[in-house]
Amino acid sequence: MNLITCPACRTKYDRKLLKCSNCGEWRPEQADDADDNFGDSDEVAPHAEPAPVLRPVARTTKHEPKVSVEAVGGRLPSGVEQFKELNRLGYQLVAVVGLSQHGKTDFIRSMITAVVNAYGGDTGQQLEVMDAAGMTERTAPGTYNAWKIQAGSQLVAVWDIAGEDFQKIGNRGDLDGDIARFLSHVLPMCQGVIMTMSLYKIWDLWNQAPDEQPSADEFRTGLNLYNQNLNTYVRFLQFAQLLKGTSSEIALELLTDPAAMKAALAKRARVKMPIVVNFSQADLYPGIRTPNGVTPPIELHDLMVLPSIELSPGQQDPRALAYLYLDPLFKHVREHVRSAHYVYSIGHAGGKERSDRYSARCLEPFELITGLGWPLPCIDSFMTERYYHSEEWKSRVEAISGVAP
Ligand SMILES: Nc1nc2c(ncn2[C@@H]2O[C@H](COP(=O)(O)OP(=O)(O)OP(=O)(O)O)[C@@H](O)[C@H]2O)c(=O)[nH]1
Ligand SMILES: [Mg+2]
Repeated sequence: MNLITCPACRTKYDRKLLKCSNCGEWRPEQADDADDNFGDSDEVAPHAEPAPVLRPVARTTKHEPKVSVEAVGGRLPSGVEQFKELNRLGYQLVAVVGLSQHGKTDFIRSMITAVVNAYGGDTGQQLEVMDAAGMTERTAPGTYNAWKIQAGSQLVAVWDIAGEDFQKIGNRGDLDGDIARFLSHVLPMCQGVIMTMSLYKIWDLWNQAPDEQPSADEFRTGLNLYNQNLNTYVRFLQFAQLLKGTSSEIALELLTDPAAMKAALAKRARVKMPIVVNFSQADLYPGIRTPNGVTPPIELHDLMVLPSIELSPGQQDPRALAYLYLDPLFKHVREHVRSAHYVYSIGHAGGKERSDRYSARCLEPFELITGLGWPLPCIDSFMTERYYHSEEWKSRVEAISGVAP
């Protein structure tokens, strides 16, 4: 075993650990050798401690980038060539996807503003995606928004497609034409994905005003739509996984055949790029109820159904919330994604006036995926299956459901 000495307590510990096994001091930066491929392997490091929650590490003083931003965008076919070229030039590509009106474009605008605020620089007029009334324009189907970001020597390009195009991945056989070609070519080049989902929107069926309660028929239709919406995110991840090692034609074909897809996925490595599950528009969550009648995860087998609860983002761990109430998305991510992070974010809230807007937690997904400002590999990558059996995890789940797994 390759050991290093902890600068704080002088204990010797495996250099592959992020923190000293004795006192928890972060491993010093210079302990990172060039030949250390830790983090590149599909295997989880055998000695890695499960990371309980993401704890921001002090940013390195090495990175003090000045940020500049340039808006680019256009129709999907031109995006294929553009992103191939940006990839060739060394840009890290970051995808922001999700259902229509779930706040993707606003999230990106707040994310880039947060990057500029944290690292200095100027966005100029590059973030304007608003109509004359000051409202965020819907991203038109068949088009994409993108921003080239230079942060010091680091080059990042963030792209954003219309929710209506993303939705096509949910309907078997609907993913064709420009959006299929775009995703087939651009996804495999991506550094990471921010999957944006507004719980306020996706759970609207359970949050109707008392005088607008759905009839039994309406509820059934709504439930089908909900399951389909949730499944769209799963299918997006399945598609991303299939694209690695298969031609896009075969990946598209597999997408229309559930049995063949399942067999193909079983042979594939997990999705390697980090996936951020971004619960957007979180200012609207307090008081929103989760679905009722939800079957509990297998570890909670004593329960027949989970109680419906009110959301309170400040007190509920987003990963534990997904575990309880967003199966099968959670299960799919756990089984098929190597490194996933769950976060609540606010793109903006309030009126049309800029002064009424505020945003929150938009920087973290960017830093996690690009590694900007982080002295060590993203610690969430080291979340192992063992974490789900830890006391920390149990207490997080218990805080939401009242039942320990
Ligand atoms: N309250 C609140 N509203 C938000 C937030 N983010 C976005 N919105 C509003 O939600 C609506 C949809 O936001 P967009 O960013 O355009 O959503 P989108 O996912 O890009 O939508 P498409 O382009 O149609 O796919 C807009 O009216 C936004 O102003 C948020 O964090 N909080
Ligand atoms: Mg948009």
